Amino acid sequence: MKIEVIELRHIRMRLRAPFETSFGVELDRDCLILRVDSEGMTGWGECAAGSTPGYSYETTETAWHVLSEFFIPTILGRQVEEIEDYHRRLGAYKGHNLARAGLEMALWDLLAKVQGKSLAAILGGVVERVPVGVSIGIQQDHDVLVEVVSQYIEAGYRRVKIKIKPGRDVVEVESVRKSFPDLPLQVDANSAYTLEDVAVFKSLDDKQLLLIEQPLAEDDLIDHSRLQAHLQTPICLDESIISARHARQALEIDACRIVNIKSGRVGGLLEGLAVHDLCYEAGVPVWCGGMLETGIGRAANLALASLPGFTLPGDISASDRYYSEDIAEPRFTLNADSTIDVPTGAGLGVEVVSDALERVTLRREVYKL
Ligand code: OSB
Ligand code: MG
Repeated sequence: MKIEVIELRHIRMRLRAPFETSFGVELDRDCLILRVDSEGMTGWGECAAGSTPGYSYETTETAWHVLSEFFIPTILGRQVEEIEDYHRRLGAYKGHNLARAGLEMALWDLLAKVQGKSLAAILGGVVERVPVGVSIGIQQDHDVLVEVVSQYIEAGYRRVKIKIKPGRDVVEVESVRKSFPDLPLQVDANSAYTLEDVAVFKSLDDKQLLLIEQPLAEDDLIDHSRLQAHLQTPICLDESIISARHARQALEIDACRIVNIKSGRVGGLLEGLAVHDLCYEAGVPVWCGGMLETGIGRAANLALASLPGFTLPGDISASDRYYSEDIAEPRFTLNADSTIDVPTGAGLGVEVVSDALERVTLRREVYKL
């Protein structure tokens, strides 16, 4: 397939409710949408870099720069027959995983459509629907939090993750636990703590949490290993795992016992598969993380989460948990058993709605030969 045209868009979508984490509050979600055209076919991708370097050092602006100056020129006009070709061509460039993964997703969609197969089928998915939960941001106080949790349980979510940060942790978990003694519950600190906070995690250790996500700094596997030694609850790494190599090293030193896989963070679905395979062989549970994706990225997450190692519910909620209007159809809905159907159509299995995409576009550029 000769890559003929690539379109890059910076979009901004209003979240139905503000999303607060230890690194800040988001009212809108910014990201980049990529379109790749080849031989009459079109592939779509989503780059999860946001408006601030809060979750990752990448932002929509750095991703735009790296894509437009380096990644796009490297593949425009070139032949891409398999995803490995893309990664070989980009081999000289370091980092910028979110940017790298966004363009890769568009190529997966294109290549899968050419084969007339769903992305899930191509990746090796084994289930038709995947268990999902909901990720709840930091709320005004613990009473509001308990109310928000109960609304999501009411809506059908059977696994809840709450965001924590220093000073907003033990009381929050205790309040939710008290109201919902048997709820599958987990917490995500987004790297807001240090090893000096071990007492906080010891207080959380008897709360029957499924896992504690990314308590310490993203570049600190060693202290995660030290913290894990104090805890019964499994540590799960998100930000720290930027490649299969990091996953291997984290497991080797017992820095975590569960891995969150996000294709963006590891530089694409191909590397996400590698992380999955490594964990699967090691008997380490994985689950699919989320980045408040539009219908495009959500479709890719569902395909990835259909692999056999994804034994824990993903942060892949229904479209209406995030946005009143999405840029792709159909919208994803929650089944009664807290699962979402894996798309079965060719490629990502979703259709982009042009006028909806146009309405949320802040900047657009087309690259062609
Ligand atoms: O740390 O998992 C995270 C959203 C944006 C950036 C980082 C994270 C998240 C979430 C939301 O937790 C998951 C989702 O529902 O998409
Ligand atoms: Mg996380």
